[in-house]
Amino acid sequence: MTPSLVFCSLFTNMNIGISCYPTFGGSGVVASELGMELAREGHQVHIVTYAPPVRILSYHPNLHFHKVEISDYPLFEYPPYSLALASRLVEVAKTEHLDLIHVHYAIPHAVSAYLAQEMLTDRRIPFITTLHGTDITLVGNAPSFWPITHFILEKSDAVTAVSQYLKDETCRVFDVDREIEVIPNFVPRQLAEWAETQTDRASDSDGEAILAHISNFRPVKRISDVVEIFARVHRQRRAKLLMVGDGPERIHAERQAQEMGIHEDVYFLGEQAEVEEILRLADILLLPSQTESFGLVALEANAAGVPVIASRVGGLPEVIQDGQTGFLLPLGDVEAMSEAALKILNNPELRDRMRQAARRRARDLFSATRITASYTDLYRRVLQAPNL
Ligand code: GMT
Repeated sequence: MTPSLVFCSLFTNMNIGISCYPTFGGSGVVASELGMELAREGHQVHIVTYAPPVRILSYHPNLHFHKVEISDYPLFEYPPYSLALASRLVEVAKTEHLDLIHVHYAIPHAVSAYLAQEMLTDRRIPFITTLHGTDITLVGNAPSFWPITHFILEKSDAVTAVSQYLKDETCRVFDVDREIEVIPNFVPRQLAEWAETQTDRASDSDGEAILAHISNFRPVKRISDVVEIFARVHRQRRAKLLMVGDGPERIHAERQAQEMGIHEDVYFLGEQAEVEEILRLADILLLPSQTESFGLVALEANAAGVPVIASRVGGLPEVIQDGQTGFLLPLGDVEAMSEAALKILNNPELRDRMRQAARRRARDLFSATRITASYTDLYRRVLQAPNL
């Protein structure tokens, strides 16, 4: 990039390309919410992926969606999405004069961005890779993807991780000694604004308790632990469990609830675009995951004043303050998790204290404005780098 162009993008609004999975996963949610924040600040944001992201429900000024078309040519048993994405990124970079590309989830987005960068011969467009978790801990770590994930970590113009835990894991698993910046996830603006309008409900230790779980129902979420914890609570008091989301473990959980004779009090609600309605009802969120690089849903719950009971793994201790905004317990210890849930439910004073602490911490440390500023600061530093 010529010095004058660098100067322009440092002090004016930027043209930013974002690529992500458009589905209900946390990385897609973070990418979409960040896109909306950047657009709100006046940047031109171009989201490049195969479907409109689920969190972007309506028109937003300065936010544009560019669909990646995937060929279903019969020769392809596995259509090469990464190549179609790279081609589309090149087109969008040219027509929209992108200053940079920010990809969420390394595989395949960072690889496609690298290819696009190589194909754009008239100027160099930097790309920033944000690691979200399973792209490092599961997918990137699998033998078929380790070499390309390692390569792309080296090639990215900047790499960010959503927690210190994920940064440390990335350095350990990939033996990289490059700079990785920790930029945590943030509370979506709509949820934060809604939470501000909520007056604290008076806690009622005799009423029916509502426990909730929200995820993509993959094995890593340990869905059977959710049902086990709930069953123990249910033996002690009137309670219902709201299961939000969908994925491979849902069917097993439905059977488990049947077999345990608690199915009438377990509601499988499917995927929901707006979590507010669930969090408004919930007394506690259960998140007994095997691993969680951050646990965006835990932050969302806390922002809505809902304490979280989770396993002490991954980046969860960076989000939940044990004993203050929820409880962190050993992985798989469903007994201790149900006891912690009962402790909160049976003690209105503790529950109210936790609700307030949860709201305060989410607001003070994880606001959209604060975290978006960390990203724009990084973009500007990348655009100033001498190799452009
Ligand atoms: O596994 C998931 O829940 C989906 C995955 C994703 O990338 O969509 O979530 C990861 O990224 C989220 C957003 O940064 C984090 O909050 C989740 O903790 C992380 N999931 C895991 O590490 C298992």
